[in-house]
Amino acid sequence: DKCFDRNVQQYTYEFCPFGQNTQKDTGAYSGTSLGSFKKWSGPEGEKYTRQHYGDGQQCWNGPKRSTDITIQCGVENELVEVTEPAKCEYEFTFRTPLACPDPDVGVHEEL
Ligand code: MAN
Repeated sequence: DKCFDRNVQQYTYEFCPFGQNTQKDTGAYSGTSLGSFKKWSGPEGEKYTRQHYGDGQQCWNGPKRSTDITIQCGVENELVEVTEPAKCEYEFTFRTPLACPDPDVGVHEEL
């Protein structure tokens, strides 16, 4: 039930894992939906490295807003990057210890 924020220019972006992401303009009362969780969307064999959020607030003259999240291993939970590579299509990079390799897993047992 936690969300993670990042400020970029006049916006505060909020990533809510498995929930709904938002974009809030400075001083604005409510946020704009950037989509809600749809699916894990990483490539073949790495499905759990990306998430897709869709059906967000309709963009003027464009698509409904959506977000694609890249999930990386990091020492703490942190939204490290937010971009809008195409209008109303957002890219987040999120780091979390949950995405780090398990040190107990066999691949490391090569002594
Ligand atoms: C708002 C924001 C922007 C987006 C435009 C599209 O200003 O949601 O991120 O590009 O609307 O009109």
